Amino acid sequence: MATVSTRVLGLPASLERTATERCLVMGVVNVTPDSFSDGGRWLDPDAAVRHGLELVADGADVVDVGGESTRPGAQRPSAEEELRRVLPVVRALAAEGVSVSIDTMRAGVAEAALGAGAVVLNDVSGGLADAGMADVAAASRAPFVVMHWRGPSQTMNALAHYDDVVTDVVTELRGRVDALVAAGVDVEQLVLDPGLGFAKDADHNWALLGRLDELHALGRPLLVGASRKRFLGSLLAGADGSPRPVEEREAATVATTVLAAQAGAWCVRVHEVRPSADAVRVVAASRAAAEPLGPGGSAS
Ligand code: PMM
Repeated sequence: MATVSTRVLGLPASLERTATERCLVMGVVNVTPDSFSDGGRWLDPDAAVRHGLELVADGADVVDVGGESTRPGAQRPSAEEELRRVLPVVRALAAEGVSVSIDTMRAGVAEAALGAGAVVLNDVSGGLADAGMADVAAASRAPFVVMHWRGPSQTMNALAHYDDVVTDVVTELRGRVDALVAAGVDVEQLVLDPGLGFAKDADHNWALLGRLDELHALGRPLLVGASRKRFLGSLLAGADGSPRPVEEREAATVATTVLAAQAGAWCVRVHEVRPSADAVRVVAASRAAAEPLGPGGSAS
């Protein structure tokens, strides 16, 4: 496996330390009426903040707050509505000392969320949906999660065509890295994400998950978001062919956390934090024990 630096510019020091020891866990709070896994549950800001704090108590290192559903076919909220959803939640969680990530494709929302205390930018479009995102990222010097994306939710399923999905995703992500660096973003701010489920069918997702080490050729830490996604529901479909319901995909999600952490992922993004927080610790202990012992009997 390629050794990849875990250094991410702008990351709070405690997380930087943790990232040298194990895979980080990002918990999800979708402040939306329509996300596929938790839509409507945390639309009320107080409920969203309570849930974010629960995720931290469960072991989340970062809490990702989003105000726009990216499920296939979802309609976009206005920028004003997105701000109205996320800002109070970001502000309240940051005030509690939580490391907050803002999940948005809009530069204006990203900038406002950073102003409200967010410390990580997470853009599922990797800066493609809003040309202003690169400037906001560059000015902030904050960690910037750049996901592989080919187009908006309304059309992404029609864009799921690849020669070799892993090679193509690596090439396209490299293009994003080059463009963002040319726009003034420091390469050390970047965390890269294969974008499971975004313009990918189940086979594409399995290939990306199974060949994650090839994405390490990009030389940047990787974030993997497999939690509760449709390809897990399809894998576990019942005898009648109906997908396993979203709330019954947890064990499969933890299995993806183990695969990602074992492959050296920097962070996993999950809805149910506790099982994945346990899993990344198991993987870290096992990986540390598997390191060759030095001459004095200690791990080198
Ligand atoms: N997936 C979703 C939303 N945001 N961000 C990153 N970086 N990676 C992902 O895979 C990702 C994401 C969709 O899941 P959700 O609707 O449950 O949040």
